[in-house]
Amino acid sequence: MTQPQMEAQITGAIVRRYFAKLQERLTLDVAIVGAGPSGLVAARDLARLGLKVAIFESKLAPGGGVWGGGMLFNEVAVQEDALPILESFGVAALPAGDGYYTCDAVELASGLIFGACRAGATIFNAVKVEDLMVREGRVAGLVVNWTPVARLEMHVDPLVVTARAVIDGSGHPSEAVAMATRKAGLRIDSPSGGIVGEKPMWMELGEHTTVENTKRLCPGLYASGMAANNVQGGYRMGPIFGGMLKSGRKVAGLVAQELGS
Ligand code: 48F
Repeated sequence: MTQPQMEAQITGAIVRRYFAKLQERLTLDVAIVGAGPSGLVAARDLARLGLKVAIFESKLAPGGGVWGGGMLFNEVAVQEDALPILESFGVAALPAGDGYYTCDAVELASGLIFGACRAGATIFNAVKVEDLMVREGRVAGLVVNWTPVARLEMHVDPLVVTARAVIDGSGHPSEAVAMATRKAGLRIDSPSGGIVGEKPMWMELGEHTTVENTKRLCPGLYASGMAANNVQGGYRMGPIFGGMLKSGRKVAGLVAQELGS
C-alpha cells in the first residue's frame, strides 16, 4: 500500500477534528455570543465548573474591543478590585496611581482567550449569530452561519446550536437581546421591558452600571459587558476594563446558579 500523501493526512486530520469538535458542541450548557472580555471571563468560569461552553465570535480574532486599547494606544486600564481576575488569567498589571492599573492590551486579549480555551471552553471564530431559537418564551439556542456568508450576502441557510443558557456578550449593539425583543417579541427585565439604549461617556458610572446591569433578562437569556449596559441604559466608559471582567464573572455566577452547577 502506498503511503498517504502529507496533504491528504493534514487535510483529513483538520476536517475530522473540526467536525468532532463541532458535533460535540451542537448541544451546549452555555452558548455565548461574542468573545469580548466579559464573554471570555464568563466562558472560563463556567467551563471550569464542568459545563459545556462555546463562544460564537463573528470576527476572525476573538478578543473584542481589547486589542486596540484606547485609540489604538494598546494599553488598557483596570481598577484594583479587578486585579484578582487578571491574576487568575496570569495577565500582568502595572500600578498607575489612585487604585488604577494598566495592562498591555495584546497580553490581556491573548491571556483571556488562552485562559478560556485552557479551561475547556470552545471558541468558534468567524461564525456569526444571526438569530435565536425560542421555545415557549425561553431562549433555547443560537442560529449561526459563517461570517463570510453574511458579509457576501450569500443566500445560505444557517444551522442551530441548542443551549440551556445564552449569554449576550456582543458588546455595544447587544445583538442577541435585540433579536429576542424585536424578532421574538420577548419582554425582558429592563426599565422598559426592551432595550433602553446606551448612554454617553461617563467612566465612573459606566464601570458600576456594567456590573449592576449584568443580569438574567428572560428565561434562558443573560447579558454581560457593554451589551448589558446597552440593554439597561448604562453609560459607556472607554478603555477601562475592570467592569467588563467583573461582569463576566457575575454572569457566570448567575448562569451557574440557574443551571445548578
Ligand atoms: O465589545 P466586546 O469587546 O464585548 P464586551 O465584553 O467588552 C466591551 C469592551 O471591549 C469595550 C468597552 C470597554 O470599556 O467599552 O467596548 O462587552 O466584544 C464583543 C464581541 O462580540 C462579537 C464582536 O465581534 C466582538 O468580538 N459579536 C458581535 N455581534 C456578534 C458577535 C454576533 N452577532 N455573532 C457573533 N459575534
